[in-house]
Amino acid sequence: MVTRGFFGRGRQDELGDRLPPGQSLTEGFPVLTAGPTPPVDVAKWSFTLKIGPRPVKQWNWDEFNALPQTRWVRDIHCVTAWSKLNTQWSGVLFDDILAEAGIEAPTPYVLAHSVDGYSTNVPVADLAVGKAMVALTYAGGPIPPDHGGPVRLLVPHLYFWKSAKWLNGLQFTQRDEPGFWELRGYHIHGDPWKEQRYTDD
Ligand SMILES: Nc1nc2c(c(=O)[nH]1)N[C@H]1C(S)=C(S)[C@@H](COP(=O)(O)O)O[C@H]1N2
Ligand SMILES: [Mo]
Repeated sequence: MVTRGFFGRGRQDELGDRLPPGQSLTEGFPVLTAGPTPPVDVAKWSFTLKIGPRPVKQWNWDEFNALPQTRWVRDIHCVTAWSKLNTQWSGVLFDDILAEAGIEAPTPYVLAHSVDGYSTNVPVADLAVGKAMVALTYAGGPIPPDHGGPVRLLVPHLYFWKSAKWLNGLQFTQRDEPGFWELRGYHIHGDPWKEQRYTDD
């Protein structure tokens, strides 16, 4: 449900610095996926960190859950024009994944990969220093399968298509390589505050 205009004028002004241009608030949590929700068996799931084609570190479900966890409350913004305030997540910061792997970012770009074949590109500058996490819980419980459970990327300051669901790896790339939606007309960067929705925005 989109609740544009539901809040009084004062409240809208107060929200001004939370709601990017062209967005409306929703209380619900719409599901947006290119295909069906893929089954993810945590007994078979693993997370792989790669530099180009080369795997540098892999964690299974238990190992990944043993990494340091961070709790976040963040606003999220979908390119289909809904925003949702104060969503609660916990997971492993991008910074902590690199620290646990014992590496520093070797290239300026990352491609996130998912079990459904989805991918999305995000610059290291939009992941590092507390900007992104690999989320393991939503609203205090497991992430619902439709929302990317058991594991999704969360890059809350970019449009939500950058937050890849059913994540199974991050790959450092030399160049900013367009992912699934970036190859299909969506903006290469996707900053909601600059309304970077489509390729030429
Ligand atoms: N693996 C995967 N991740 C994905 C998608 C997808 O199709 N597959 N859709 C993206 C898009 S376009 C959006 S808007 C958000 C939607 O997340 P939600 O369904 O939890 O709202 O997930 C993103 N992550
Ligand atoms: Mo989307």
